[in-house]
Amino acid sequence: MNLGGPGFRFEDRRAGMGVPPRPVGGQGEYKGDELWSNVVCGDFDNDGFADAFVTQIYDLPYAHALLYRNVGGARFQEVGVAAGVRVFNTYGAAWADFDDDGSLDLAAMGQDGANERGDKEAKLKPRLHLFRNPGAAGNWIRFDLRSAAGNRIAAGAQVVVKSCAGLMARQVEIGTGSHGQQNDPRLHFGMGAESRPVWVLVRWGGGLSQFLKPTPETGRTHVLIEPVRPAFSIAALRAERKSSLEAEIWVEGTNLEGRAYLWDLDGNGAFERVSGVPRIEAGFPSPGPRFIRVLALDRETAVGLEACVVADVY
Ligand SMILES: [Ca+2]
Ligand SMILES: [Ca+2]
Ligand SMILES: [Ca+2]
Repeated sequence: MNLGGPGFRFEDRRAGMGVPPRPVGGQGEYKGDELWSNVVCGDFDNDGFADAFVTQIYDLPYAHALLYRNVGGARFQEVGVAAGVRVFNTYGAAWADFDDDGSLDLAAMGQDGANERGDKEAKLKPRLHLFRNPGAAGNWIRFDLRSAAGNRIAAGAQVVVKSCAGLMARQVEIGTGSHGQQNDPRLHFGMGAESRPVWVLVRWGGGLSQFLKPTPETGRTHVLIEPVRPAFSIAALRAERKSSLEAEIWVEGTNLEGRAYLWDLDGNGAFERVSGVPRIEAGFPSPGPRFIRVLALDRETAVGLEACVVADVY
């Protein structure tokens, strides 16, 4: 788990979340975490928490894929058999809503239960499976991003959805995993019982950031076109200590007057201050380095630029 700025340290929370480490085998014996070959993430039940499908390799009766349902962001529960997606001995899988009904479906290679039955003939015939999701109860929203020539599907772009439960981020990825499988490049978000996001921010690969206006509806795929660059620029974000636990923070750039500024003062991705000028004073509860981000927006188009700085507060 990424603990956030300014240090961006990671903490291994696996053992406490229902996925304990499994000992690997010895010489010539394959078992445990050694068998894991891939993980693909998607919110198959649209509850707002990303779930994980993990594949395992080798022709062994226990080398089967695992579907981990994310239970409220607190732990994972393995539901592969109940969901009907347990396959054996495979490297890869991908999530995509192939029938466009709003529920992510799953494509996976692998033998089905033959290995458990000891069926020698079937064991030799791995198949490509297309598992249709019968439908999830929660709301959903999806974004289909289009960039300029050269990167038409907007690879690298990120969408952040703020819901009542918190922030969710997805990135347009290309050829992920050990064998380059490709999830649906359209970014899918489960929304649970929420009928509309609080806000949606798109970070285009070319450096532009865009708040979607009006806030888009759930239950639809929204096609987004990369906007044109706003008529201002940011050279840097600066911070300077003002007094004990207080700092002055300002944007340097050109044509900055008349923009709207959103400030994330604790590096958690959510903006807690808004200003009409590119300079603020902020107080902090304790000393230490702070990761601070600003989003400067053109008021008409809600398209803008972001910058960050680490401020030493003391
Ligand atoms: Ca989920
Ligand atoms: Ca579907
Ligand atoms: Ca914040």
